[in-house]
Amino acid sequence: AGAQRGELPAQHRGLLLTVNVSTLYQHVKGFGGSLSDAAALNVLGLSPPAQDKLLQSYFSEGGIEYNLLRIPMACSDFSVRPYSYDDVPDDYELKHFRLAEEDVKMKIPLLQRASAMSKRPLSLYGSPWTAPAWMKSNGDVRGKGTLKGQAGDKYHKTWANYFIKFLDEYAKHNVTFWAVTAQNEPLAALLTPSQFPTIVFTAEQQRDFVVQDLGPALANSSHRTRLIILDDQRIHLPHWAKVVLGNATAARYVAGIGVHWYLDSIVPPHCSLEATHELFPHHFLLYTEACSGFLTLRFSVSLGCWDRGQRYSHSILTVLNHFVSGWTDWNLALDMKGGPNWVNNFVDSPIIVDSSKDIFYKQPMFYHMGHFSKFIPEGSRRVGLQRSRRCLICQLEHVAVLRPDGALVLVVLNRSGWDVPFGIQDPAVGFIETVAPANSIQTYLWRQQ
Ligand SMILES: *[C@@H]1O[C@H](CO)[C@@H](O)[C@H](O)[C@H]1NC(C)=O
Ligand SMILES: *[C@@H]1O[C@H](CO)[C@@H](O)[C@H](O)[C@H]1NC(C)=O
Ligand SMILES: *[C@@H]1O[C@H](CO)[C@@H](O)[C@H](O)[C@H]1NC(C)=O
Ligand SMILES: *[C@@H]1O[C@H](CO)[C@@H](O)[C@H](O)[C@H]1NC(C)=O
Ligand SMILES: CC(=O)N[C@H]1CO[C@H](CO)[C@@H](O)[C@@H]1O
Repeated sequence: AGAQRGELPAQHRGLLLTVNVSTLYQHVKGFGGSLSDAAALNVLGLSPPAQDKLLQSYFSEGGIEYNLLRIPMACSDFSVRPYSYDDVPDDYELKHFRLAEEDVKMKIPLLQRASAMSKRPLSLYGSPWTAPAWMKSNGDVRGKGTLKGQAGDKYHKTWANYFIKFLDEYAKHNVTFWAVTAQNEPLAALLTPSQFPTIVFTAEQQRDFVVQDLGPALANSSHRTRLIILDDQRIHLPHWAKVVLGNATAARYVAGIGVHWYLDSIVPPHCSLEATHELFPHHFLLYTEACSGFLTLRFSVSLGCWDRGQRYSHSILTVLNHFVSGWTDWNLALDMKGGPNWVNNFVDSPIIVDSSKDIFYKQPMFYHMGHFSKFIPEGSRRVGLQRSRRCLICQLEHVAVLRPDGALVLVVLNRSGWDVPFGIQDPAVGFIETVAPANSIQTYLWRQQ
Protein backbone atom coordinates (compact mmCIF):
# COMPACT_ATOMS: atom_id res chain seq x y z
CA ALA A 1 0.00 0.00 0.00
CA GLY A 2 1.15 3.54 -0.68
CA ALA A 3 3.80 2.43 -3.15
CA GLN A 4 4.45 4.41 -6.32
CA ARG A 5 3.99 2.84 -9.67
CA GLY A 6 5.63 3.76 -12.94
CA GLU A 7 8.98 4.12 -14.65
CA LEU A 8 12.18 3.43 -12.76
CA PRO A 9 13.74 6.81 -11.91
CA ALA A 10 17.14 7.09 -13.57
CA GLN A 11 18.72 8.19 -10.32
CA HIS A 12 17.51 5.10 -8.42
CA ARG A 13 20.39 4.05 -6.22
CA GLY A 14 18.80 1.76 -3.65
CA LEU A 15 18.42 -1.97 -3.66
CA LEU A 16 16.38 -3.06 -6.66
CA LEU A 17 14.95 -6.52 -7.35
CA THR A 18 14.15 -7.13 -11.01
CA VAL A 19 12.16 -10.17 -12.12
CA ASN A 20 12.91 -11.87 -15.41
CA VAL A 21 10.15 -14.23 -16.53
CA SER A 22 12.29 -15.42 -19.45
CA THR A 23 14.50 -17.31 -17.02
CA LEU A 24 12.45 -20.28 -15.85
CA TYR A 25 13.62 -22.72 -13.19
CA GLN A 26 11.95 -25.69 -11.44
CA HIS A 27 8.21 -26.34 -11.10
CA VAL A 28 6.67 -26.12 -7.66
CA LYS A 29 4.90 -29.20 -6.27
CA GLY A 30 3.59 -27.50 -3.14
CA PHE A 31 3.69 -27.04 0.61
CA GLY A 32 2.14 -28.86 3.54
CA GLY A 33 2.57 -30.94 6.66
CA SER A 34 2.22 -34.45 8.04
CA LEU A 35 -0.81 -36.20 9.41
CA SER A 36 0.97 -38.33 12.01
CA ASP A 37 -1.00 -40.29 14.59
CA ALA A 38 -0.07 -37.58 17.11
CA ALA A 39 -1.40 -34.84 14.83
CA ALA A 40 -4.66 -36.75 14.29
CA LEU A 41 -5.10 -37.33 18.04
CA ASN A 42 -4.53 -33.66 18.80
CA VAL A 43 -6.99 -32.45 16.17
CA LEU A 44 -9.63 -34.93 17.33
CA GLY A 45 -9.04 -33.97 20.96
CA LEU A 46 -10.84 -30.70 20.21
CA SER A 47 -14.61 -30.21 20.02
CA PRO A 48 -16.01 -30.73 16.48
CA PRO A 49 -16.37 -26.96 15.77
CA ALA A 50 -12.77 -26.33 16.87
CA GLN A 51 -11.61 -29.31 14.75
CA ASP A 52 -13.26 -27.69 11.73
CA LYS A 53 -11.58 -24.36 12.46
CA LEU A 54 -8.19 -26.06 12.71
CA LEU A 55 -8.65 -28.00 9.46
CA GLN A 56 -9.96 -24.89 7.70
CA SER A 57 -6.88 -22.97 8.88
CA TYR A 58 -4.68 -25.36 6.93
CA PHE A 59 -6.81 -26.43 3.97
CA SER A 60 -9.66 -24.04 3.11
CA GLU A 61 -9.63 -20.95 0.93
CA GLY A 62 -9.97 -18.93 4.12
CA GLY A 63 -6.81 -20.61 5.44
CA ILE A 64 -3.31 -21.18 4.10
CA GLU A 65 -4.33 -23.83 1.55
CA TYR A 66 -1.83 -26.63 2.09
CA ASN A 67 -1.77 -29.08 -0.83
CA LEU A 68 0.85 -31.62 0.35
CA LEU A 69 0.24 -34.19 3.08
CA ARG A 70 2.71 -36.79 4.30
CA ILE A 71 1.15 -39.83 6.00
CA PRO A 72 3.23 -42.26 8.08
CA MET A 73 2.52 -45.89 7.06
CA ALA A 74 1.70 -47.48 10.46
CA CYS A 75 3.52 -46.09 13.51
CA SER A 76 6.14 -43.38 13.64
CA ASP A 77 7.62 -42.17 16.90
CA PHE A 78 4.72 -39.64 16.88
CA SER A 79 2.22 -42.38 17.77
CA VAL A 80 1.03 -43.55 21.16
CA ARG A 81 2.22 -47.13 20.63
CA PRO A 82 4.54 -49.10 18.35
CA TYR A 83 2.68 -51.20 15.72
CA SER A 84 2.78 -52.44 12.15
CA TYR A 85 -0.08 -53.48 9.84
CA ASP A 86 0.78 -57.18 10.01
CA ASP A 87 2.10 -58.53 13.28
CA VAL A 88 1.41 -62.22 12.46
CA PRO A 89 4.88 -63.83 12.08
CA ASP A 90 5.88 -65.24 8.68
CA ASP A 91 2.74 -63.99 6.92
CA TYR A 92 4.54 -63.66 3.57
CA GLU A 93 1.25 -63.37 1.70
CA LEU A 94 0.13 -60.54 4.01
CA LYS A 95 -3.17 -62.32 4.65
CA HIS A 96 -3.41 -60.62 8.02
CA PHE A 97 -2.58 -57.12 6.77
CA ARG A 98 -5.00 -54.66 8.42
CA LEU A 99 -5.02 -50.92 8.70
CA ALA A 100 -4.97 -49.75 12.35
CA GLU A 101 -7.64 -47.89 14.28
CA GLU A 102 -5.39 -44.85 13.89
CA ASP A 103 -6.01 -45.03 10.11
CA VAL A 104 -9.64 -46.05 10.00
CA LYS A 105 -10.99 -43.99 12.90
CA MET A 106 -8.68 -40.97 12.83
CA LYS A 107 -6.48 -40.31 9.79
CA ILE A 108 -8.83 -41.39 6.99
CA PRO A 109 -11.84 -39.40 8.28
CA LEU A 110 -9.59 -36.36 8.75
CA LEU A 111 -8.16 -36.74 5.23
CA GLN A 112 -11.69 -36.89 3.83
CA ARG A 113 -12.69 -33.76 5.74
CA ALA A 114 -9.53 -31.90 4.68
CA SER A 115 -10.06 -32.89 1.07
CA ALA A 116 -13.71 -31.79 1.15
CA MET A 117 -12.82 -28.30 2.40
CA SER A 118 -9.85 -27.82 0.06
CA LYS A 119 -10.29 -26.08 -3.28
CA ARG A 120 -6.91 -27.30 -4.51
CA PRO A 121 -6.30 -31.00 -5.13
CA LEU A 122 -4.35 -32.55 -2.23
CA SER A 123 -1.28 -34.65 -3.00
CA LEU A 124 -0.71 -37.33 -0.36
CA TYR A 125 2.47 -39.31 0.13
CA GLY A 126 3.13 -42.21 2.48
CA SER A 127 6.33 -42.97 4.39
CA PRO A 128 7.10 -46.13 6.37
CA TRP A 129 9.11 -45.93 9.60
CA THR A 130 9.26 -49.66 10.38
CA ALA A 131 8.38 -53.09 9.00
CA PRO A 132 6.69 -55.80 11.10
CA ALA A 133 9.05 -57.27 13.73
CA TRP A 134 9.30 -60.63 11.89
CA MET A 135 10.78 -58.96 8.78
CA LYS A 136 13.51 -57.12 10.74
CA SER A 137 16.97 -58.26 11.76
CA ASN A 138 16.40 -57.05 15.34
CA GLY A 139 13.04 -58.87 15.59
CA ASP A 140 11.24 -55.77 16.91
CA VAL A 141 9.09 -52.99 15.48
CA ARG A 142 10.98 -50.72 17.88
CA GLY A 143 14.60 -49.82 17.34
CA LYS A 144 16.98 -50.04 14.43
CA GLY A 145 17.22 -53.13 12.27
CA THR A 146 17.67 -53.95 8.63
CA LEU A 147 15.21 -55.98 6.59
CA LYS A 148 16.18 -59.64 6.91
CA GLY A 149 17.82 -61.20 3.87
CA GLN A 150 18.62 -59.29 0.72
CA ALA A 151 16.95 -57.61 -2.25
CA GLY A 152 14.90 -60.01 -4.34
CA ASP A 153 14.21 -62.48 -1.51
CA LYS A 154 10.90 -63.23 0.23
CA TYR A 155 11.41 -60.56 2.92
CA HIS A 156 12.01 -57.82 0.38
CA LYS A 157 9.18 -58.98 -1.90
CA THR A 158 6.81 -59.06 1.07
CA TRP A 159 7.94 -55.62 2.23
CA ALA A 160 7.33 -54.23 -1.29
CA ASN A 161 3.88 -55.84 -1.38
CA TYR A 162 3.15 -54.26 2.02
CA PHE A 163 3.35 -50.85 0.30
CA ILE A 164 0.82 -52.03 -2.32
CA LYS A 165 -1.51 -53.41 0.39
CA PHE A 166 -1.34 -50.06 2.14
CA LEU A 167 -2.32 -48.26 -1.09
CA ASP A 168 -5.08 -50.84 -1.77
CA GLU A 169 -6.58 -50.45 1.70
CA TYR A 170 -6.57 -46.65 1.60
CA ALA A 171 -8.06 -46.77 -1.92
CA LYS A 172 -11.03 -48.66 -0.45
CA HIS A 173 -11.74 -45.46 1.48
CA ASN A 174 -11.28 -43.36 -1.67
CA VAL A 175 -7.94 -42.05 -0.44
CA THR A 176 -5.28 -42.21 -3.16
CA PHE A 177 -1.59 -41.44 -2.91
CA TRP A 178 0.46 -39.26 -5.23
CA ALA A 179 3.71 -40.86 -3.94
CA VAL A 180 5.45 -43.00 -1.34
CA THR A 181 8.95 -42.61 0.03
CA ALA A 182 10.98 -45.81 0.11
CA GLN A 183 11.87 -45.35 3.80
CA ASN A 184 11.80 -42.58 6.41
CA GLU A 185 15.38 -41.75 7.40
CA PRO A 186 17.02 -44.97 6.18
CA LEU A 187 20.27 -43.89 7.78
CA ALA A 188 18.56 -43.48 11.16
CA ALA A 189 20.26 -40.38 12.51
CA LEU A 190 22.75 -41.26 15.23
CA LEU A 191 20.97 -39.00 17.66
CA THR A 192 17.54 -40.61 17.51
CA PRO A 193 16.50 -42.54 20.64
CA SER A 194 17.37 -46.26 20.63
CA GLN A 195 13.69 -47.29 20.58
CA PHE A 196 13.04 -45.13 17.49
CA PRO A 197 11.21 -47.37 14.95
CA THR A 198 13.24 -47.72 11.76
CA ILE A 199 14.64 -49.90 9.01
CA VAL A 200 18.20 -49.07 8.07
CA PHE A 201 19.20 -49.11 4.38
CA THR A 202 22.45 -48.11 2.73
CA ALA A 203 22.19 -46.36 -0.65
CA GLU A 204 23.22 -49.64 -2.33
CA GLN A 205 20.54 -51.58 -0.43
CA GLN A 206 17.89 -49.00 -1.34
CA ARG A 207 18.95 -49.15 -5.00
CA ASP A 208 18.68 -52.94 -5.05
CA PHE A 209 15.34 -52.92 -3.21
CA VAL A 210 13.98 -50.36 -5.71
CA VAL A 211 15.30 -52.25 -8.76
CA GLN A 212 14.29 -55.74 -7.69
CA ASP A 213 11.26 -55.30 -5.45
CA LEU A 214 9.57 -51.96 -4.82
CA GLY A 215 9.89 -50.49 -8.33
CA PRO A 216 8.36 -53.52 -10.09
CA ALA A 217 5.67 -53.92 -7.42
CA LEU A 218 4.51 -50.30 -7.84
CA ALA A 219 4.77 -50.40 -11.63
CA ASN A 220 2.74 -53.60 -11.73
CA SER A 221 0.07 -52.37 -9.32
CA SER A 222 -3.14 -50.56 -10.20
CA HIS A 223 -1.83 -47.42 -8.45
CA ARG A 224 -0.18 -44.54 -10.25
CA THR A 225 1.88 -43.75 -7.19
CA ARG A 226 5.33 -42.21 -7.60
CA LEU A 227 8.43 -43.24 -5.71
CA ILE A 228 10.66 -40.90 -3.69
CA ILE A 229 14.10 -42.01 -2.44
CA LEU A 230 16.36 -40.87 0.43
CA ASP A 231 13.83 -39.08 2.74
CA ASP A 232 16.80 -38.21 4.94
CA GLN A 233 19.33 -35.38 5.55
CA ARG A 234 20.96 -33.53 2.65
CA ILE A 235 24.42 -34.45 3.95
CA HIS A 236 23.84 -37.70 1.99
CA LEU A 237 23.57 -35.78 -1.31
CA PRO A 238 24.66 -36.11 -4.01
CA HIS A 239 26.16 -39.50 -2.98
CA TRP A 240 22.79 -41.21 -2.38
CA ALA A 241 21.38 -40.00 -5.69
CA LYS A 242 24.52 -41.09 -7.55
CA VAL A 243 24.26 -44.61 -6.15
CA VAL A 244 20.52 -45.08 -6.67
CA LEU A 245 19.80 -42.99 -9.77
CA GLY A 246 23.14 -43.88 -11.33
CA ASN A 247 21.45 -47.22 -11.97
CA ALA A 248 19.32 -46.66 -15.09
CA THR A 249 16.69 -49.18 -13.99
CA ALA A 250 16.29 -47.58 -10.57
CA ALA A 251 16.20 -44.12 -12.16
CA ARG A 252 13.18 -45.15 -14.25
CA TYR A 253 11.23 -46.25 -11.18
CA VAL A 254 12.05 -43.15 -9.13
CA ALA A 255 10.40 -39.73 -9.52
CA GLY A 256 12.18 -37.67 -6.88
CA ILE A 257 14.42 -37.27 -3.86
CA GLY A 258 13.11 -36.47 -0.36
CA VAL A 259 15.18 -34.29 1.99
CA HIS A 260 14.95 -33.60 5.75
CA TRP A 261 16.21 -30.31 7.14
CA TYR A 262 17.87 -31.36 10.41
CA LEU A 263 21.52 -31.04 9.37
CA ASP A 264 21.06 -28.14 6.93
CA SER A 265 23.14 -25.74 9.02
CA ILE A 266 26.27 -27.83 8.45
CA VAL A 267 25.70 -28.69 4.77
CA PRO A 268 25.76 -25.89 2.15
CA PRO A 269 22.87 -26.08 -0.34
CA HIS A 270 24.94 -25.75 -3.52
CA CYS A 271 27.11 -28.83 -2.90
CA SER A 272 24.14 -30.98 -1.86
CA LEU A 273 20.89 -29.82 -3.50
CA GLU A 274 22.24 -27.99 -6.53
CA ALA A 275 24.90 -30.62 -7.23
CA THR A 276 22.17 -33.29 -7.22
CA HIS A 277 19.93 -31.23 -9.49
CA GLU A 278 22.77 -30.82 -11.96
CA LEU A 279 23.42 -34.55 -12.06
CA PHE A 280 19.75 -35.60 -12.21
CA PRO A 281 17.72 -32.66 -13.55
CA HIS A 282 14.66 -34.82 -14.31
CA HIS A 283 14.22 -36.01 -10.71
CA PHE A 284 12.57 -33.53 -8.38
CA LEU A 285 13.90 -32.54 -4.96
CA LEU A 286 11.27 -32.21 -2.23
CA TYR A 287 11.64 -31.30 1.44
CA THR A 288 9.75 -34.07 3.23
CA GLU A 289 10.30 -33.21 6.92
CA ALA A 290 11.26 -30.29 9.14
CA CYS A 291 10.40 -29.09 12.63
CA SER A 292 11.65 -26.79 15.36
CA GLY A 293 12.45 -27.72 18.93
CA PHE A 294 14.17 -31.01 18.15
CA LEU A 295 16.95 -32.21 20.46
CA THR A 296 16.40 -29.33 22.84
CA LEU A 297 16.63 -29.98 26.55
CA ARG A 298 14.15 -27.16 27.19
CA PHE A 299 11.39 -25.61 25.10
CA SER A 300 10.36 -28.39 22.73
CA VAL A 301 7.34 -26.13 22.32
CA SER A 302 7.93 -22.38 22.39
CA LEU A 303 4.61 -20.56 22.00
CA GLY A 304 4.77 -17.46 19.79
CA CYS A 305 8.46 -17.84 18.92
CA TRP A 306 9.02 -15.58 15.88
CA ASP A 307 12.55 -16.89 15.35
CA ARG A 308 11.20 -20.39 14.67
CA GLY A 309 8.91 -18.91 12.02
CA GLN A 310 11.83 -17.10 10.41
CA ARG A 311 13.85 -20.30 10.37
CA TYR A 312 11.06 -21.95 8.37
CA SER A 313 10.92 -19.19 5.76
CA HIS A 314 14.72 -18.92 5.66
CA SER A 315 14.87 -22.64 4.87
CA ILE A 316 12.09 -22.49 2.28
CA LEU A 317 13.61 -19.48 0.48
CA THR A 318 17.05 -21.07 0.49
CA VAL A 319 15.97 -24.40 -0.89
CA LEU A 320 13.55 -22.98 -3.48
CA ASN A 321 16.53 -21.02 -4.80
CA HIS A 322 18.42 -24.33 -5.08
CA PHE A 323 15.95 -26.27 -7.25
CA VAL A 324 13.72 -27.75 -4.54
CA SER A 325 10.08 -28.16 -5.60
CA GLY A 326 8.29 -28.00 -2.26
CA TRP A 327 8.49 -28.15 1.50
CA THR A 328 6.64 -30.39 3.98
CA ASP A 329 6.47 -29.56 7.65
CA TRP A 330 6.32 -32.39 10.20
CA ASN A 331 3.31 -32.84 12.58
CA LEU A 332 0.29 -30.67 11.65
CA ALA A 333 -0.58 -30.29 15.33
CA LEU A 334 1.00 -31.25 18.66
CA ASP A 335 0.01 -30.86 22.30
CA MET A 336 1.40 -28.34 24.81
CA LYS A 337 4.32 -30.67 25.53
CA GLY A 338 5.17 -31.29 21.85
CA GLY A 339 3.71 -34.80 21.67
CA PRO A 340 2.40 -37.37 22.09
CA ASN A 341 5.51 -39.37 21.18
CA TRP A 342 6.19 -42.82 22.63
CA VAL A 343 9.99 -42.38 22.59
CA ASN A 344 9.74 -38.93 24.25
CA ASN A 345 11.12 -37.18 21.16
CA PHE A 346 9.02 -34.02 21.69
CA VAL A 347 9.18 -31.13 19.19
CA ASP A 348 7.32 -27.96 18.14
CA SER A 349 4.54 -27.52 15.58
CA PRO A 350 2.90 -24.62 13.70
CA ILE A 351 -0.31 -25.49 15.58
CA ILE A 352 -0.29 -26.34 19.28
CA VAL A 353 -3.47 -27.76 20.81
CA ASP A 354 -4.59 -27.28 24.41
CA SER A 355 -7.47 -29.73 24.53
CA SER A 356 -8.14 -29.02 28.24
CA LYS A 357 -9.35 -25.56 27.16
CA ASP A 358 -10.60 -26.59 23.69
CA ILE A 359 -8.26 -24.11 22.00
CA PHE A 360 -5.38 -24.19 19.55
CA TYR A 361 -2.57 -21.71 18.90
CA LYS A 362 -1.44 -20.75 15.39
CA GLN A 363 2.26 -20.05 15.81
CA PRO A 364 4.60 -17.82 13.74
CA MET A 365 5.66 -20.99 11.86
CA PHE A 366 2.06 -21.30 10.65
CA TYR A 367 2.06 -17.78 9.21
CA HIS A 368 5.51 -18.15 7.66
CA MET A 369 4.32 -21.35 5.93
CA GLY A 370 1.28 -19.47 4.68
CA HIS A 371 3.37 -16.92 2.77
CA PHE A 372 4.39 -19.81 0.52
CA SER A 373 1.55 -22.34 0.65
CA LYS A 374 -1.21 -19.83 0.03
CA PHE A 375 0.39 -17.73 -2.70
CA ILE A 376 2.56 -20.28 -4.57
CA PRO A 377 0.23 -22.99 -5.88
CA GLU A 378 1.29 -26.26 -7.48
CA GLY A 379 2.52 -25.74 -11.04
CA SER A 380 4.15 -22.36 -10.33
CA ARG A 381 7.72 -21.92 -11.63
CA ARG A 382 10.59 -20.09 -10.08
CA VAL A 383 11.73 -17.23 -12.32
CA GLY A 384 14.88 -15.14 -12.57
CA LEU A 385 15.33 -12.43 -9.96
CA GLN A 386 18.22 -10.04 -10.27
CA ARG A 387 19.49 -7.96 -7.36
CA SER A 388 20.95 -4.56 -8.29
CA ARG A 389 23.82 -4.74 -5.85
CA ARG A 390 25.32 -6.59 -2.95
CA CYS A 391 24.97 -4.69 0.27
CA LEU A 392 26.09 -6.09 3.58
CA ILE A 393 23.48 -4.31 5.61
CA CYS A 394 20.55 -4.58 3.23
CA GLN A 395 20.63 -8.22 2.30
CA LEU A 396 17.15 -9.55 1.92
CA GLU A 397 16.21 -13.13 1.20
CA HIS A 398 13.73 -13.58 -1.63
CA VAL A 399 12.23 -15.80 -4.29
CA ALA A 400 10.08 -14.98 -7.32
CA VAL A 401 7.68 -17.37 -9.05
CA LEU A 402 5.30 -17.27 -11.99
CA ARG A 403 1.98 -18.92 -11.14
CA PRO A 404 -0.09 -21.04 -13.54
CA ASP A 405 -2.72 -18.24 -13.55
CA GLY A 406 -0.10 -15.82 -14.91
CA ALA A 407 0.38 -13.84 -11.69
CA LEU A 408 3.83 -13.15 -10.28
CA VAL A 409 4.72 -13.67 -6.64
CA LEU A 410 7.70 -12.28 -4.76
CA VAL A 411 8.34 -13.35 -1.15
CA VAL A 412 10.78 -11.18 0.81
CA LEU A 413 12.23 -12.00 4.24
CA ASN A 414 14.23 -9.61 6.38
CA ARG A 415 15.59 -11.27 9.51
CA SER A 416 17.40 -8.15 10.74
CA GLY A 417 16.40 -5.64 13.37
CA TRP A 418 16.10 -2.71 10.95
CA ASP A 419 13.92 -1.67 8.03
CA VAL A 420 15.29 -2.18 4.52
CA PRO A 421 13.96 0.05 1.69
CA PHE A 422 14.04 -1.55 -1.75
CA GLY A 423 12.44 -1.42 -5.18
CA ILE A 424 10.69 -4.10 -7.20
CA GLN A 425 10.89 -3.91 -10.98
CA ASP A 426 8.98 -5.94 -13.53
CA PRO A 427 9.91 -4.62 -16.98
CA ALA A 428 6.46 -5.65 -18.28
CA VAL A 429 4.62 -3.61 -15.66
CA GLY A 430 6.71 -0.97 -13.95
CA PHE A 431 8.32 -0.28 -10.69
CA ILE A 432 7.44 0.28 -7.01
CA GLU A 433 9.40 1.52 -4.00
CA THR A 434 8.73 -0.33 -0.80
CA VAL A 435 10.22 -1.32 2.55
CA ALA A 436 10.91 -4.66 4.19
CA PRO A 437 10.38 -3.80 7.86
CA ALA A 438 12.70 -5.26 10.49
CA ASN A 439 12.04 -8.94 11.15
CA SER A 440 9.34 -9.23 8.55
CA ILE A 441 8.13 -11.51 5.81
CA GLN A 442 6.13 -10.06 2.92
CA THR A 443 4.48 -11.48 -0.18
CA TYR A 444 3.88 -9.31 -3.27
CA LEU A 445 1.42 -10.54 -5.89
CA TRP A 446 0.74 -8.87 -9.25
CA ARG A 447 -0.43 -9.55 -12.76
CA GLN A 448 1.36 -8.59 -15.94
CA GLN A 449 -1.75 -7.46 -17.87
C1 LIG B 1 16.35 -12.57 -18.91
O1 LIG B 1 16.55 -13.98 -19.07
C2 LIG B 1 16.90 -14.36 -20.38
C3 LIG B 1 16.90 -15.87 -20.45
O2 LIG B 1 17.70 -16.40 -19.43
C4 LIG B 1 18.24 -13.70 -20.74
O3 LIG B 1 18.59 -14.06 -22.08
C5 LIG B 1 18.12 -12.20 -20.61
O4 LIG B 1 19.37 -11.60 -20.82
C6 LIG B 1 17.60 -11.80 -19.24
N1 LIG B 1 17.32 -10.37 -19.21
C7 LIG B 1 17.93 -9.55 -18.38
C8 LIG B 1 17.50 -8.12 -18.48
O5 LIG B 1 18.77 -9.91 -17.57
C1 LIG C 1 -15.97 -43.68 -2.88
O1 LIG C 1 -16.39 -42.88 -3.95
C2 LIG C 1 -17.46 -43.45 -4.68
C3 LIG C 1 -17.72 -42.60 -5.91
O2 LIG C 1 -17.63 -41.24 -5.62
C4 LIG C 1 -18.69 -43.56 -3.75
O3 LIG C 1 -19.77 -44.18 -4.44
C5 LIG C 1 -18.33 -44.42 -2.54
O4 LIG C 1 -19.38 -44.44 -1.61
C6 LIG C 1 -17.07 -43.88 -1.85
N1 LIG C 1 -16.67 -44.84 -0.84
C7 LIG C 1 -16.23 -44.48 0.37
C8 LIG C 1 -15.82 -45.59 1.28
O5 LIG C 1 -16.17 -43.31 0.74
C1 LIG D 1 21.05 -51.90 -11.43
O1 LIG D 1 21.19 -52.58 -10.20
C2 LIG D 1 20.95 -53.99 -10.30
C3 LIG D 1 21.08 -54.56 -8.91
O2 LIG D 1 19.98 -54.24 -8.11
C4 LIG D 1 21.92 -54.63 -11.25
O3 LIG D 1 21.62 -56.01 -11.38
C5 LIG D 1 21.82 -53.95 -12.61
O4 LIG D 1 22.82 -54.48 -13.45
C6 LIG D 1 22.01 -52.46 -12.47
N1 LIG D 1 21.73 -51.85 -13.75
C7 LIG D 1 22.46 -50.86 -14.25
C8 LIG D 1 22.02 -50.36 -15.58
O5 LIG D 1 23.42 -50.39 -13.67
C1 LIG E 1 2.17 -58.40 -11.48
O1 LIG E 1 0.81 -58.54 -11.11
C2 LIG E 1 0.23 -59.79 -11.46
C3 LIG E 1 -1.26 -59.75 -11.12
O2 LIG E 1 -1.56 -58.85 -10.09
C4 LIG E 1 0.97 -60.90 -10.70
O3 LIG E 1 0.44 -62.15 -11.06
C5 LIG E 1 2.46 -60.84 -11.04
O4 LIG E 1 3.18 -61.76 -10.27
C6 LIG E 1 3.02 -59.44 -10.76
N1 LIG E 1 4.39 -59.33 -11.22
C7 LIG E 1 5.33 -58.72 -10.47
C8 LIG E 1 6.68 -58.63 -11.11
O5 LIG E 1 5.12 -58.30 -9.36
C1 LIG F 1 19.48 -5.08 7.26
C2 LIG F 1 19.85 -6.48 7.47
O1 LIG F 1 20.77 -6.76 8.18
N1 LIG F 1 19.11 -7.39 6.91
C3 LIG F 1 19.09 -8.77 7.22
C4 LIG F 1 17.97 -9.32 6.38
O2 LIG F 1 18.05 -10.71 6.26
C5 LIG F 1 19.34 -11.23 5.96
C6 LIG F 1 19.22 -12.69 5.83
O3 LIG F 1 18.82 -13.20 7.04
C7 LIG F 1 20.35 -10.89 7.01
O4 LIG F 1 21.62 -11.46 6.70
C8 LIG F 1 20.46 -9.42 7.03
O5 LIG F 1 21.33 -9.05 8.07
